[in-house]
Amino acid sequence: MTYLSRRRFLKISGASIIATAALSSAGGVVKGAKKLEEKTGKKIKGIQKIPTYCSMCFWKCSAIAYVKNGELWKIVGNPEDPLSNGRLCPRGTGGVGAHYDPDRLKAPLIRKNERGEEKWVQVTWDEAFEYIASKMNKIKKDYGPESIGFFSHGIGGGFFKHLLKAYGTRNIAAPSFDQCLGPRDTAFEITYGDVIGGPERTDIENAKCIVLFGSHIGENMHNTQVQEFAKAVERGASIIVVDPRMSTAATKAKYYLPIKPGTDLALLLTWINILISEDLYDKDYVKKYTFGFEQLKAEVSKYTPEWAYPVTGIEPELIRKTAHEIARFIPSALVHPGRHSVWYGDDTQRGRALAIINALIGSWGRKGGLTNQDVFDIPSYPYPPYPEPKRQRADNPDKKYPFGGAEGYTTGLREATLTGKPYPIKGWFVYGTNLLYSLPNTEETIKAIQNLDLLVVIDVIPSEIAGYADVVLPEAVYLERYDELFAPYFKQPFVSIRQPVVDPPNDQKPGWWMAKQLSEKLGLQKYFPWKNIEEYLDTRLKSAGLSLAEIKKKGVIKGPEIPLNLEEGFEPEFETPTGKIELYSTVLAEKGFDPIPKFTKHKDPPAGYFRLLFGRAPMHSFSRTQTNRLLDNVMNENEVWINADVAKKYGLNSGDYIKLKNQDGVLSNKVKVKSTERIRTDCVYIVHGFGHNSRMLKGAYLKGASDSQLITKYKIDPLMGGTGMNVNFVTFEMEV
Ligand SMILES: Nc1nc2c(c(=O)[nH]1)N[C@H]1C(S)=C(S)[C@@H](COP(=O)(O)OP(=O)(O)OC[C@H]3O[C@@H](n4cnc5c(=O)[nH]c(N)nc54)[C@H](O)[C@@H]3O)O[C@H]1N2
Ligand SMILES: Nc1nc2c(c(=O)[nH]1)N[C@H]1C(S)=C(S)[C@@H](COP(=O)(O)OP(=O)(O)OC[C@H]3O[C@@H](n4cnc5c(=O)[nH]c(N)nc54)[C@H](O)[C@@H]3O)O[C@H]1N2
Ligand code: SF4
Ligand SMILES: [Mo]
Repeated sequence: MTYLSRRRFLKISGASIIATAALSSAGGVVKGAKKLEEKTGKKIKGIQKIPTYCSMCFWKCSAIAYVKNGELWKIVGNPEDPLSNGRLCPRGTGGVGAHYDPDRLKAPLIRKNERGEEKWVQVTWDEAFEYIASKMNKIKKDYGPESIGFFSHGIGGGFFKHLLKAYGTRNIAAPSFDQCLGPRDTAFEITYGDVIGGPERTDIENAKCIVLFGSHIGENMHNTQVQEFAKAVERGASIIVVDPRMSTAATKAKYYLPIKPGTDLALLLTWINILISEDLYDKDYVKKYTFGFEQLKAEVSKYTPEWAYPVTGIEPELIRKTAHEIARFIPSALVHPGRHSVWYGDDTQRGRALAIINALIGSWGRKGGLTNQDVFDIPSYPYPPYPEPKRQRADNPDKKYPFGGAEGYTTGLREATLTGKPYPIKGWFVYGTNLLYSLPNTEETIKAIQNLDLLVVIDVIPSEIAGYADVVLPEAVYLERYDELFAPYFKQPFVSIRQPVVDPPNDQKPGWWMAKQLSEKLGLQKYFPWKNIEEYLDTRLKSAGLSLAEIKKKGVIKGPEIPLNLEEGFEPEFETPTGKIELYSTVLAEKGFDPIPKFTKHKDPPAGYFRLLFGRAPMHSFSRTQTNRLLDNVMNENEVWINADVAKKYGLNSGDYIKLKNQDGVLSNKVKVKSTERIRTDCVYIVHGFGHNSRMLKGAYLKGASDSQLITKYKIDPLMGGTGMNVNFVTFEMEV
């Protein structure tokens, strides 16, 4: 079982689709306006519009950047783009601030003092590469090439991934799996033989009933989903939101269920029981496509609304009513599978329940359900084969977590670095991920770092993880560089380009350039046979019948439309052992796990403590945008949401500052109180990404509190190794 289904893998490596989209011009491509000015001595006048794709988050909407008199002016959506439909979210528009961010890294740095002291010597690129290559050669000689690990998030990391595979390691991991959507996709892969993917295959636009567990669309600003959700609301779709906190989405809901945190599985199993016992499910669909219905029916019969009431805090009548509401809209009802699903450590089983209820309402392959997706196939560059590593991957030795994880486990790699088992990890490359914010238990990460002989961080700002690096490589921001082509699985296959809009202001360089330079120092130049990135991209595009010149003008090229659902002629195939949607999972049974999910109880907060929940704010991404002055202007600190009755009991008012202290005595920075009726009494909530303690992040230093700091405990999912992080409790510290 792999993270990427076999079918998807075959499609990626299969024959190319020839594009049918016609060429239309979105304006001239002018790069390096400032340099041109210097060369010619003439002021660049006028406005250039340059298409590129956004990197303020990982959704990668296509945009058109405007350059006015040689300076970056504004960024808008590319109307040709099926993701953005010509409209960006606030962060996308605020991308201008990434280019102008005064806190940016400006030149390569080598550490002078102890790790974490943030004392550096500025060096040339050549010196930096010489230093890294000599350390890498030594690690290879002393420990073997597998002893280097690579943490990477985002498309730009691809060139380093290629370099490190050529060097001889497969220890590569991203927080987008075991700290994000891993449990959900593993659950759907087990159940349907295919993943939900990102962008998600949710047809929110056409759904008549939408159920959200957590999924705080509107605060979670994944553009396409927000636009589709807004349309659904406008259309009068019935919305059911299950969340301990009244999210923005919950304010649009017909039914809002303020569930006790960690009990979603109880509600889901009860809904499943109601759909079955009251004969409300899609019988033809279930008969035709699913396996294990009778076992499911027997297993869930004990989960009655009366049983679920004390567990979830949701009244039996409301549980019944909402189950009936979902059933009323079959076959256009959608129980959103979620995305950030690492909550309590039993998350794959909750994901299974989400997968099962979607099968009972017949949503897979249905209009308003989970649509078919395909990819604009661009063959990969014809590189020589990589050397085969002699040792197994270190992040999941002997497949301790049997499901998922083809893309690697960040915390598994950290564990191997800490313990030296199954073998020592002595070097880390970190690209585009602030590990001290994205992995739970920062202390473990810092301890692991102390075992390293080399830590290279490639970033655009002096993030917390950069503060611990031996070498910091400053990357040009996305508006200043080419990157890999973007061609995701989506309901409308397309390919889009990232290209330079303006020059980097200082000595920053693109990732592809760094990887290529380093390949030469390591004697691996045969893996980078292309002269420059334009040649690389053009070679790939030509092999798909396209060209760089064409896509540079247009930004996005669409592939042929595909049938999206049964109504349009899509006939689903399920790559599970039974060839059916497995309500009863044969692979889970075989590995000794519950083949049908069972409710498991989670620990309640002790007296005087509250469960720490966290999420997104529309104008920020993770820990990466707080120094962006445009976004800082709209939100410059986070607040802690506390139930109004609780706040009153503690004598707290909105606007007061407190600190949060977790169960292990870890104290946060001071944070502003938001006293509100919109959250339960047993939990508090903060937006992730604030409370920076890297002194070099002047625009964000000590503004707000960091959830990451307080997440010292985490619960690992035994099926796929996801790190459940909603298992920490905090109390209030009044002295600030
Ligand atoms: N603006 C912005 N948008 C983003 C991002 C960003 O950084 N900024 N990041 C993107 C990424 S990569 C991801 S993965 C997504 C994450 O966004 P989602 O997938 O929507 O993440 P969730 O964990 O569902 O969101 C947190 C919500 O879950 C609720 N919650 C917490 N515990 C429970 C529980 O036990 N049960 C239930 N039912 N609800 C609970 C919280 O109150 C909160 O409203 O956002 C994406 N969109
Ligand atoms: N406590 C806690 N942990 C979480 C989450 C949470 O909500 N709370 N969310 C989880 C989720 S859903 C996800 S997807 C992950 C996200 O995890 P990460 O991807 O690690 O998220 P960020 O904190 O944004 O860190 C990204 C880093 O990349 C840098 N960066 C930005 N642009 C570029 C670029 O163009 N080039 C390079 N080289 N670097 C760049 C940023 O400056 C920043 O240091 O975190 C997970 N971990
Ligand atoms: S959702 Fe927003 S930040 Fe993310 S890629 Fe799209 S415009 Fe950029
Ligand atoms: Mo994520």
